[in-house]
Amino acid sequence: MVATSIYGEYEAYLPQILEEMMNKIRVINQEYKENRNCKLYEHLIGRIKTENSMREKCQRKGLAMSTKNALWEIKDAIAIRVVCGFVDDIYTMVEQLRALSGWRVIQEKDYVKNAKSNGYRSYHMIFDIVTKFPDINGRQPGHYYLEVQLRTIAMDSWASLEHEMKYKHDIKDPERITKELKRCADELASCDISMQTIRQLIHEED
Ligand code: 0O2
Repeated sequence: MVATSIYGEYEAYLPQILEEMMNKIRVINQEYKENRNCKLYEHLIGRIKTENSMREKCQRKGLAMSTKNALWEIKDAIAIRVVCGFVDDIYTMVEQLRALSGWRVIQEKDYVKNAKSNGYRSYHMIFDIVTKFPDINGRQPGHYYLEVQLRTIAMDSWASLEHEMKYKHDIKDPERITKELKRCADELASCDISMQTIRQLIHEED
């Protein structure tokens, strides 16, 4: 017997929506490069939340494992990560995303200016996007949620390492690692500021 996806009949639309939305971000970068001769981000990563991860998240939030909850209550079934070279580029990109037609911001969290207590830094946005596909509420054009996380290369490598630790349950001295990770996050944030300043100095020379 073939197991049914938590995304139900909408499963096939999700990668198509993701690709379309990533293309919109690629166009922003392309236009920025043509106008300013520099890129806004280093790379983009897109993902559809896996079946297991979505089921685990429903459980964690005390929600039934239904298609409606996976697509409407939980808002990161479709997600894009924008990895930038510099902190300023995160904020430039945030403004560019805000201006996209058919993209409406419904939630924003600035963990760059207000880092989490563990040292996590990133800018999070949730958009309500209009697509050509039907949605869970019976509308066509349908609305879907899209999560965009924006961070620097340094913030991204830190988050990957910290994420690894969350899934390892046999770590000998977790307190020490948590403390070291926090120290490292703060050092990286300080480097990000220095890099930003150096870039400004280089550009002043032009
Ligand atoms: P994954 O790996 O993306 O599937 P919620 O989204 O409701 O669970 P919250 O606190 O409302 O939680 O949202 P928040 O803070 O915006 O975080 C959402 C996502 O940001 C997480 O999604 C992670 O991807 C990332 N994130 C948040 N905090 C941390 C952190 O401390 N360390 C790391 N490495 N990533 C973090 P998921 O669904 O948990 O995971």
